[in-house]
Amino acid sequence: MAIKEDTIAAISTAFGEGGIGIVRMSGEEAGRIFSEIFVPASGKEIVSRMLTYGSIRDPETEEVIDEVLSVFMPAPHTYTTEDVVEIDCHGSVVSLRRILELCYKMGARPAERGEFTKRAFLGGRIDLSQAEAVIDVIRAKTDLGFDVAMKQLDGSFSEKIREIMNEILDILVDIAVNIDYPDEDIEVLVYEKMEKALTRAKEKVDALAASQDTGRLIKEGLKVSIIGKPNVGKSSLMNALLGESRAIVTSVPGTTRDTIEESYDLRGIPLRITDTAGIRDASDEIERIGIEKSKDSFNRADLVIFMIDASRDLDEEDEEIMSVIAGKKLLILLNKQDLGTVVSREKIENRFPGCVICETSLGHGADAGAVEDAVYDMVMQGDVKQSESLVVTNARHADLLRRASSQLGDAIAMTRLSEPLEVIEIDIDQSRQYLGEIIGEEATGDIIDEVFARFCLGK
Ligand SMILES: Nc1nc2c(ncn2[C@@H]2O[C@H](COP(=O)(O)OP(=O)(O)OP(=O)(O)O)[C@@H](O)[C@H]2O)c(=O)[nH]1
Ligand SMILES: [Mg+2]
Repeated sequence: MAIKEDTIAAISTAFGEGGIGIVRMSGEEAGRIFSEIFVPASGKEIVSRMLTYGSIRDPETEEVIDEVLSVFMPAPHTYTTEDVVEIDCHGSVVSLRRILELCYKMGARPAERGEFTKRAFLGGRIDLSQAEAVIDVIRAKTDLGFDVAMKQLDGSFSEKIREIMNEILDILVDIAVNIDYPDEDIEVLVYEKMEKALTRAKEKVDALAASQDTGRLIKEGLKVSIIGKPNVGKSSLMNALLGESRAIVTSVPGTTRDTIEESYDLRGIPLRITDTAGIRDASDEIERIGIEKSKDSFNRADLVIFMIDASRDLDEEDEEIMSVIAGKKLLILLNKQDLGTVVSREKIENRFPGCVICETSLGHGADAGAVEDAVYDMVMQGDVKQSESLVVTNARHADLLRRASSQLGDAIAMTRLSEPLEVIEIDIDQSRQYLGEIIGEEATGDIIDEVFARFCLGK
């Protein structure tokens, strides 16, 4: 795959007002264009990799566009591996646009989405999974999401994939030797050794694939649905978690008519919390539609917070909800403790053995610390925390890992039956190719284009 020779330019900072903004160019012509449009302040000169103060001027009209700090970075030790220029101008949309247009006029062309990073990949500086990590780093909304993306960016994840690929390669080499120099005496041994090696490789692939549940959670957030009959304090909980009056709270049952969804960062875990309309047998049409949405949210939730008004006896409405929530990851809140406890913790424990239960008073202005602790512990359950562990956050990677695992599974089954090595070899080789696609070694142009199309402009 050849590196595109044309020089690309884009605004690399976010749109809108800012203290500074950056226009970036990459390619063979970047240096030439830069020397034509950048005028160092008197007494200054352009030194590679050093910021220089000066101005950007249109050489044709001699119009000065902006006062800037700029840097020229020669290939190959740059972000893209090509010559790169960065111009730090005032963060005005006008300045940025004019400088960019001047770069175009002087011979650069607009960069495509993710094209700077794509060039870093095509230039061999980073592999495909590292390039994909760049978007995750940029988009990370929580500390945890950021840390996991950084692990992928620094190559730890790719290293793990390469390690497994090498193990598989060793098996393929053994097979090739045995096909070329068959030795009937050792054939039994070959199959035994192969089965062990394949099983080891498959276990590693499976462990990575299994981490996708955690990965999805870190990246997309955990869907939490707050459910219960009307007036138990669902909206009060929502507000306490968010620390603001997001949902209307009144003493009138049926206050929340529509589901309300908000994102919320719980100590690094992104949550998508939904406050729902209290579930009851409603006659009002609007409320009925709201209740349907409540049920829908409940069905899609990763974690359900079921609230009970503990100051009053359980009634039919509670019972009805309780009859459908088993099987969900469940946190039960016995709310309104301040009004006295009629529904005891024991009673609920007996109904839902092993379930996490919290006693809360979420009346006006209360804090939801205990609920946060409980949710955090339930989500973490020990396994996400270890920052050593590599987590798969990318659906493309997870899919390829599953395919590789299935090929290895087939190969193991055939090995047990002592099928001809030539046949088993095909599956093993295919599994290696799937792993290679993750880091871009076996990826086709289409896959690569698709990966970079998800980027933002200027990256
Ligand atoms: N005393 C006391 N009052 C509470 C507590 N939690 C909520 N409330 C009150 O209970 C009433 C109902 O609270 P909401 O949060 O609106 O209840 P909800 O479950 O969202 O109700 P719907 O939207 O109607 O389904 C309000 O008057 C709250 O102030 C609590 O722990 N103790
Ligand atoms: Mg409500």
